[in-house]
Amino acid sequence: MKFYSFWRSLAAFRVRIALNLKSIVPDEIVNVDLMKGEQRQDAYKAVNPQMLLPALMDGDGPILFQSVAIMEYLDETHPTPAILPKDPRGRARVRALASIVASDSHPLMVPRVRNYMEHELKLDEPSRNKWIRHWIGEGLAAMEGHLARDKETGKFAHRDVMTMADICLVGQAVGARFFEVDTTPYPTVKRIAEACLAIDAVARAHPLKQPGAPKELKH
Ligand SMILES: N[C@@H](CCC(=O)N[C@@H](CS)C(=O)NCC(=O)O)C(=O)O
Repeated sequence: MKFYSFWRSLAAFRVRIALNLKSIVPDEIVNVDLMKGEQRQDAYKAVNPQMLLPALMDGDGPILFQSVAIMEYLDETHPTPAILPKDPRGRARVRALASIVASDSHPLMVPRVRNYMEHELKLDEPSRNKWIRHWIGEGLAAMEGHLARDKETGKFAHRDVMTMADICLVGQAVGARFFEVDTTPYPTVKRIAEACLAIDAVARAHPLKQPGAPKELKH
């Protein structure tokens, strides 16, 4: 198994958590430096034509891409511990909560969006950060709205075991910290993110614990 990753990628962070929870150790980790634009070079484009991390090669392939699809693949090939509930309604809820992050919030803060704002729209750094903080806040508020009122919310986003919803949630909470977004208006999200980070499989997957990462990060 070959895992294409980068310390700073929040989508790769999701897959790292799923791998750790399931005690899967990839044979090789290929570092694709997003800050140097290596995702756009031919070598990686041949792996993932979308030029995004993460990607995972399991056996002879074909390559797996898109973090949510990869997590679902890992859950199907390595079912224990499950990261999706068994019941259809629970699965729908977990997938929906995960989608708030993976489909609606995180895509608005990734390097290609930030680069476009900088180089094409000529937005200065404060304006770019304002955009990012706004959409992180919207995503966290949407999560909080659901989590705070749903009786299915427990120690984690869905009852008392970690699911894909928590994996996405903790990634976005870490992203919020990188961009200095105050998470106190989202107490349920904050509580669940802290519960996730207390789990070894999550703590080990943290962006700042990966090779090449700085000790602290802002922006
Ligand atoms: N929906 C994708 C998002 C992937 C994505 O945007 N990854 C970022 C890093 S977190 C990336 O590789 N960005 C490169 C770029 O924007 O140029 C997933 O969940 O895998």
